Amino acid sequence: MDARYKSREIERRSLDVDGLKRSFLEWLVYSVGKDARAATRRDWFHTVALAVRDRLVDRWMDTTRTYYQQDAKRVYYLSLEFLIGRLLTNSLANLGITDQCRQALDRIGLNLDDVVEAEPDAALGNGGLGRLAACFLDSMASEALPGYGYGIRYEFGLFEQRFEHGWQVEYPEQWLQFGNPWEFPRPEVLYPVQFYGRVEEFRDSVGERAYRWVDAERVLAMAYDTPVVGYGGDTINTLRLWSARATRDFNFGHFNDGAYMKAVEQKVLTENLSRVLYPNDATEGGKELRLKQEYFFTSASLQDILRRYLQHHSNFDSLPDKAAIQLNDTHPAIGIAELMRLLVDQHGVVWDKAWDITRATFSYTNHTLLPEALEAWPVRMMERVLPRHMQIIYEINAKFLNRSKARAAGDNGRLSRLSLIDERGDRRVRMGNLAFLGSHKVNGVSALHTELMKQTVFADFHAEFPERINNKTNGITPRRWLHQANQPLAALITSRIGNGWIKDLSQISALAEKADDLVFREEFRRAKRKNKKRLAAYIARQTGVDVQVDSLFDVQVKRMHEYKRQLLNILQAIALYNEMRDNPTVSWVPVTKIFAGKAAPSYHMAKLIIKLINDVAKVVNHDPSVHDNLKIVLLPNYNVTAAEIIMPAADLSEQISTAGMEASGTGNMKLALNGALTIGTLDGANVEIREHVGDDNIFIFGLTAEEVNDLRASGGFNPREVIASNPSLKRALDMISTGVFSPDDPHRYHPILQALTDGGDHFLVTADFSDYCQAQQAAMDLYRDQEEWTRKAILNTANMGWFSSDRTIMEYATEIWDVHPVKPEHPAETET
Ligand code: HBZ
Repeated sequence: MDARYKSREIERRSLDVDGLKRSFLEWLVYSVGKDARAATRRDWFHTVALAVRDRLVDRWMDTTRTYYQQDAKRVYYLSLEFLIGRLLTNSLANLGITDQCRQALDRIGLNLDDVVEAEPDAALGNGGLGRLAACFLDSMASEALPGYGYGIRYEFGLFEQRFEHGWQVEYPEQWLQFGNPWEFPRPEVLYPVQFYGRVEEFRDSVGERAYRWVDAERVLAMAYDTPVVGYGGDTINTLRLWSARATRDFNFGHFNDGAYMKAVEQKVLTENLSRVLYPNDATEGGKELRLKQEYFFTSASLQDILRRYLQHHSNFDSLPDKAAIQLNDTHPAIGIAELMRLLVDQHGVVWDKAWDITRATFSYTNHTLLPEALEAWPVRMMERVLPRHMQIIYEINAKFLNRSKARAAGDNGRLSRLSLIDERGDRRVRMGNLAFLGSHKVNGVSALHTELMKQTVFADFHAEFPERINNKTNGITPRRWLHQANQPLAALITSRIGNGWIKDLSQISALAEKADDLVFREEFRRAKRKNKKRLAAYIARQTGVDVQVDSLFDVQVKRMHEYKRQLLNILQAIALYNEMRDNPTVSWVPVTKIFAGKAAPSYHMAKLIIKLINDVAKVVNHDPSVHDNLKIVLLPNYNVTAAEIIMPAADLSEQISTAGMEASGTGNMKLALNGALTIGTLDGANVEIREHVGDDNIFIFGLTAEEVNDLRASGGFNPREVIASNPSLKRALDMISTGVFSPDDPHRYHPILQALTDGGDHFLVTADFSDYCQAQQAAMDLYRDQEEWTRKAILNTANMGWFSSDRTIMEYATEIWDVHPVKPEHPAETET
């Protein structure tokens, strides 16, 4: 090998400060094409990212090669969303070269923190579901599991949220505008995906009836790979995202007359498929483009999975021993019909065998019980867009209902509930039922949610397949959410118990005994204060509001949704504001209410609640009579990057959904791990958080899921009575309805007041108000006693070890996937 080339090879792997510095200077000039004097912060980000990327490519290839050589069973996580956020800090920390990189940049006169700020936040997801997928990628790589993520490379991530006159306005999020240094385009990895057309019946070579899908439109799915660095940098897995490309017919086409421009238009339309992420986090509009996105990425992923499998196998008998496919919600559930189609139509596998293989390969995670959130595609649309799949679904359904008929014994209601087709009104395909039927395991995401799945949406299926539903309580990666986001606390923890907790979060329980150590408490508070100062500066930059660092930081950050009850929180804020004004001589605990979250662009009620929070904030923040004891801020454009600043700085974590409605929550885990005390209902994973941190270290209030159910069923709930009997609630609502917060438009909030009264208060805001205010009071009282507060905060951090996504992922691996850790072999490093 050419000596110069060889030395560059070594340089590219060098992890020391000098080697990094030389790489940076070389990359800046030869790849970014800039002189150090002219380089912008963004140029430096690209430079550093490319140099860091060099340092993981060898291990990435080693990982892939090892999986291949061992023909290891892989798990494929199919998700329409991966909310990964920034990757630079994450890659550096997981490779263990953060300090070296900082020093190398220092020698060039640059600050790593500034460089990090130039990276766009990859927001390829809406909320918890997408972030869970990202935490799972981190955990699979850190646990050395052969895991692949498959999704869509959206050109536009989740919209950017700005407030204009207090209203949410959406702007396109152009995260790819300046290029993405982490991704590797794979123009040779290309699969055709079809839509429309019709199905032709014919006789195959042995005279059996067979089907082919003809006259369809074709799109190509092109792969982009992003390395997923596990902690320690040993295992580097792959996230493969698909981008839509028009077929090559276009490139080689010969066009007459006006046909050329028409063809170009067609190409642009085709490629719209992967243009934008749908911003709805609950209801689906039933849009054709969305169905096409779902099928597009699922089909490409399955073709890729089968191609990989066929490298080692000549029939499909052992597919379930070599591939586990996890469906992240029903979004990729069409994959069940697609795998049947690929096996039966394309590979000639007989139906019953194909069905056994399919069921043994797939498993499905449900993330919501909200009926309006369960995907159901109109049969007419499905027939048009995916005609062969519609046939296959009918066939699966007929065979299943036939089998169940005997057991249903004349219970037609039961059969129609089990059917894959909802026959009421316009006929629809129930994707949840398809996902359930086509999977060997189906899981919920917290103990309560899984229990409710069995009792409600999947009750009939549960009776039919009692072994299928299981629970996998969510988790979060301690790397991003403590080690990287909260460096002051991470360093403190490591100083006392070593750094084993980063890889094995259960070790953090050793901190519990430090809760009574006054010196440790003082240092814990100091770390929190540092984080609060950082957040206060961020708040000032983003909103212009100055907040007191020593006030109680009361945080509610999550999507804006009525069931999450940001409205309950802001009503309590108004009540507190009134109390403070009524009692100016009392020494109040200063409180800063911090909100952040996006509303789906078409969700009017959620957007109105945003406007209300902003309106209330304006009045309260400018009222001198509360002496700065209460500040309210709604931070714009909540995303992973903002969460990394907010989570470490919170004192109180708001988890106040109507019981029974939040499947799990994961923000609740991030906040508690970072030492916030939870104020919450017994909903989702809050129930398990209470079990772990202890009843004394959490503020639980409100109706239980069972009580909510009973109250709604009784029909006797009357919110007007509740309001009339609670003067502080009544006063808060009167202020809203008389325009105290909206003098320019006093009737602005009529829809909210209407929903709380005549609307029957479906989310039981009024029912829980009084109990919630008491819990808030208890939190404020406790906050006066900083020693006691800190003790409980430490116990929260210490007892959150179980909520690591490493624990969750190993449960999936052993109980659902039967996938095992595979240590990559690194030949390059054994060479001299
Ligand atoms: O999934 C969330 C649940 O609300 C939350 O409780 C849970 O912790 C989390 C992870 O399991 N669900 C979502 O985030 N859902 C979506 O973002 C979504 C996106 C597109 C849809 C429907 C839902 O079409």
